[in-house]
Amino acid sequence: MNITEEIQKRRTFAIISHPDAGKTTLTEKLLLYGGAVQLAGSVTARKNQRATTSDWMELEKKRGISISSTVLQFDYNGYRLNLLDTPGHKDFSEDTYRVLTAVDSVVMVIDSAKGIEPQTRKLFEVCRQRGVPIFTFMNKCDRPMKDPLALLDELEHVLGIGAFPVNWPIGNGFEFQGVYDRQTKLMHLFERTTGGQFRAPVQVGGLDDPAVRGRLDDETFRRTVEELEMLEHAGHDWDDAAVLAEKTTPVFFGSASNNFGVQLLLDGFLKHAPGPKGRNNGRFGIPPSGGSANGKHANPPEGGTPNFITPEHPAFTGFIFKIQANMDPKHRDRIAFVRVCSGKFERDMTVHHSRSAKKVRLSSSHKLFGNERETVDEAWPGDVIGLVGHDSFGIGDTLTTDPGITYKEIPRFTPEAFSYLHNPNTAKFKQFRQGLEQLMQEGVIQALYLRHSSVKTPLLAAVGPLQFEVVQFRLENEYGAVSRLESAPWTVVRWLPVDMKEDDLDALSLPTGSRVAYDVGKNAVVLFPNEWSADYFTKTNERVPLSALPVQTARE
Ligand SMILES: Nc1nc2c(ncn2[C@@H]2O[C@H](COP(=O)(O)OP(=O)(O)OP(=O)(O)O)[C@@H](O)[C@H]2O)c(=O)[nH]1
Ligand SMILES: [Mg+2]
Repeated sequence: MNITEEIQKRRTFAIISHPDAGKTTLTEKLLLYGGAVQLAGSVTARKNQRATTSDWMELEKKRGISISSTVLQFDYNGYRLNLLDTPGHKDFSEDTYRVLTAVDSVVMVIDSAKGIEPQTRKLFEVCRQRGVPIFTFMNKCDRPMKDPLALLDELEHVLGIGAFPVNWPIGNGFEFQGVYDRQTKLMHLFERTTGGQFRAPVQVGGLDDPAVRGRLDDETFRRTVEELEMLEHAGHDWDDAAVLAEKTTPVFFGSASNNFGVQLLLDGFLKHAPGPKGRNNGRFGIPPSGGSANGKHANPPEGGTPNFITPEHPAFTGFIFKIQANMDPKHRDRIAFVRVCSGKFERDMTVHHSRSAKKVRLSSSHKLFGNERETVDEAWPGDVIGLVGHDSFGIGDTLTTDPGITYKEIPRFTPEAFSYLHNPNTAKFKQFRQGLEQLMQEGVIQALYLRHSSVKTPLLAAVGPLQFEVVQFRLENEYGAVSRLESAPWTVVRWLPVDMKEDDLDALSLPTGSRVAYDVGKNAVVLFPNEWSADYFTKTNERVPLSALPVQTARE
């Protein structure tokens, strides 16, 4: 196969939503229907039951929530899928947002009883900004759900996106029996299986097929027919271009835990989802891909390397969007997750590493399936691969055979939670330090160092407090280091200008309770107890502009 055929085969997508809508359950069922697992696991697995493939972390199983995104690569129906399950909780949204830089489309899961929840709305906005097409799965139709027409209305009015129902629920709650496929005009009526471990038996037939019709009571049938007629008159038409331009979202109804509508989602999604797309070359200060910037800089500024890198571009390029250590207790190593953007990846190839500006040989490359891995010899645009054994790799780094290409895709977040982390057991100092450093490299948390302080206790900064719990759990579980949290009195951090000298820092007029500190890149920050005091600082130090994120400099 040539590069174009390889690219056309790939579908790289994330499952996103507010917590608990059923992303991990749906992911597991896509694996079941995609033939990647024979028996579906459950997020609520008890002893002797199989857990889901994507919630493989100890803490995820314990809590029944997703904490870290997971990559699952598998083949189905002539496609190579790179599926990424993401955590919904806002404290982990940094991880989820990074994943959104690595995918070409998303499946947005909605709990049909709840409609559009706040975190879904935020993630939707990010997809919009990045130009990522959105497919919608209305989940949990087996529970008393909102009126399906009202759900479509919410998509249009709350999110401002046109909704095209690809299929339609038949019955609701306990009476939910299946879906009507508006493309083929066929009803798919399912049977529930215990625990939803296996594919649900399905009976398929037209509205006038007596065998299928006979399974529905008159009221459900009448209502379904009436709603379908309304859709025909009022709804949008299917329009691939509108989906790709994020003007319309195709909507599928179903129940992930019961396996209703999963096959139709998988097949419908694959038929219409876009393949790998190109990315802006950030080397010349061009903003990240997506939105209006996407593809607008197609001409090389000074000959040679173009500003927009298409997947067919001959040079191999990719960027690291995630790092995770200790995925496999047998190996105890760290994996850098790379999204291949252009060209062909070959194991043992030598590439340019943007951060160190050095040449590195990529000899340990893997395809990933949850916490399982397998050596991979080649990969193509759209693929996510795991690279092992490069301590110098960091999130956001570009790997390329053409040093003229650098991607700047990874968003940064301003921490809002601060806490000291004590090591009560001095004998475990080494493990504590080593574990903390690793977790910082993964981007789970950041460390700050107070200016003029003799205290050696690390001050941690995170987007949300659940990240501290993850740090504590993983330090103990993976490094054998017990730790103790102590809350710190700040809630706001702002970066100072990069050119500030020590004398300038001394001259600052700091509001009560504020402190100057440094981030790992030695950039100076101010910690404030609240927004009010940050505003006060701005008024009293007019010549010192603050920034919510570090300004990228050579010091980083
Ligand atoms: N009734 C019903 N429950 C479901 C369905 N799908 C998922 N659930 C349940 O909803 C709960 C949350 O499911 P998860 O798959 O963990 O949700 P998630 O979106 O991955 O959650 P986070 O990753 O923590 O954001 C679990 O108890 C599931 O069993 C469904 O179709 N019907
Ligand atoms: Mg989950």
